[in-house]
Amino acid sequence: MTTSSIPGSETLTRRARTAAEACGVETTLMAGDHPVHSPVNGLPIGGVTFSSGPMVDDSVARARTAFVAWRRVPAPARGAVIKRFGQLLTEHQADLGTLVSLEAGKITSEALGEVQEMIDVCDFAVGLSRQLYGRTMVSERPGHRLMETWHPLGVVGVISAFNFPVAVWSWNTAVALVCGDPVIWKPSEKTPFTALAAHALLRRALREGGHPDDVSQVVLGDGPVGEQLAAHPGVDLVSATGSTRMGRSVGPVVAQRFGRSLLELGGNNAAVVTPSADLDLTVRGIVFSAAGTAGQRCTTMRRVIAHRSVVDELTKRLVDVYERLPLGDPTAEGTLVGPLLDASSSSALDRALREAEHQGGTLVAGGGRELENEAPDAYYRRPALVRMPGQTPIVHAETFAPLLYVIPYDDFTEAIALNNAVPQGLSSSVFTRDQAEAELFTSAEGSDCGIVNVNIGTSGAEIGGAFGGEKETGGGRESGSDAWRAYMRRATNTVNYSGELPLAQGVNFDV
Ligand code: UN1
Repeated sequence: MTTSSIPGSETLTRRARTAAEACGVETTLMAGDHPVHSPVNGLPIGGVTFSSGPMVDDSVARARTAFVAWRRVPAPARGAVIKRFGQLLTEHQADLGTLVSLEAGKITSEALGEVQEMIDVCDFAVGLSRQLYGRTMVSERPGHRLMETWHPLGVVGVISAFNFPVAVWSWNTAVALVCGDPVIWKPSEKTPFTALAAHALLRRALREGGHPDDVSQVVLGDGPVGEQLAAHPGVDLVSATGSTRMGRSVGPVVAQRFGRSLLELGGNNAAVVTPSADLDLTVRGIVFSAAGTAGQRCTTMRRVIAHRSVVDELTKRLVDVYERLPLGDPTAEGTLVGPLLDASSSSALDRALREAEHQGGTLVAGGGRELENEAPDAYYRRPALVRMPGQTPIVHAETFAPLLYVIPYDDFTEAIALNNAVPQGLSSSVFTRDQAEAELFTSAEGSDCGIVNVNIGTSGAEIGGAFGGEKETGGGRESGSDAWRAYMRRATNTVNYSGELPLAQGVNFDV
């Protein structure tokens, strides 16, 4: 099933302008010389001006000045700004959602869901603003108190990707601001209007609270701007989301200057489907994670490792759903699969499909391009399902497109080993009604990923948990739980109220 009409450029440009203006973006900012394309029809909807090197340096200098003021604001008062930001996001959920759809190509429900994720993390951060707890430890010396305090860290640089153009920034920013850190954001060059709109709302919340504008800044550009932030000694923490390739260039540059980095890189997420799995639920869980967002989440399911006794039946059911997935204009009601970002995403899918066939795979559903006549510059691809004889080299690579490999297994230990055999370690799931299997999969001997789910797909995590993964995924954790600690520095304090000077470890040093 395919929706046939794709909106024209004028319509999309007008929608983008109206939505951005409603959030407080000045239209002059949308008429720069670097064109911004909508994946919906592949044509420009405006343009932006990239920040120059000196502009980025100036942003860092202003953020450092803002830090001196912001770190003195009590955390609950910083939380009040985020509370207001959350209200503004709620008011403008539809506007921001429209921009997410137009720039990232997400279907309306997922675009609104992304903004909901922002609102949720604001709620979380407001609560956190009264819970930046440190521990008190017992001292080994009489009349001494040992404790730790958490202080604001400094300037945080956020580099985000096109596929979650605003939510990932908000996980970082809501938490960083509450922790007392100003943020400089380099959004993806593919989604700058969504970024400017979200940023305008946060600026409004800061201004209403009487706080300096420079607590939140945006710099626009591509690779070199990100590299400048990574190399800048004035940026204390660089939180970067994107490909493993990007992480390999950013990580060492930050480490070289002893900066902190928080990396959220590639995923190659699998579901293990066992003989006892509820297949109806499993199929729904797989399809959302594999074909949702047109396969362009870092948590997208890219591998199904199914027991040999269920693999044929499962594949048959998946083929049936894949063939009738409503594909088309992401802003039209009923669409479930929108476009790929651009031509290069589409060729990456072609390359992977060719490789998979060379390595013994069989394409069993989808893979074709649709709506080419209606929108020759857009890339609508029917999600592809490929049966593989095993986990060949192409299955070890992340292809950022809707391509799901199905691989058989014979025993559960082998399934866990296959799950863990890839270089990435973001998300994983097991579909089973056998409690021992579920426990084993979530145990130390189970999945080696940062996210390990039972009877639910690999994508769509809630903000309350810490988000991130191991190995080539980069090791960082963002959003909920105690991820806030990455945005603060810990000081250990020993306070002596004894009037004596006993030394630790019983050392004598009488003078
Ligand atoms: C990403 O794709 O970079 O768990 C983030 C999920 C979303 C976040 C994905 N909450 O799929």
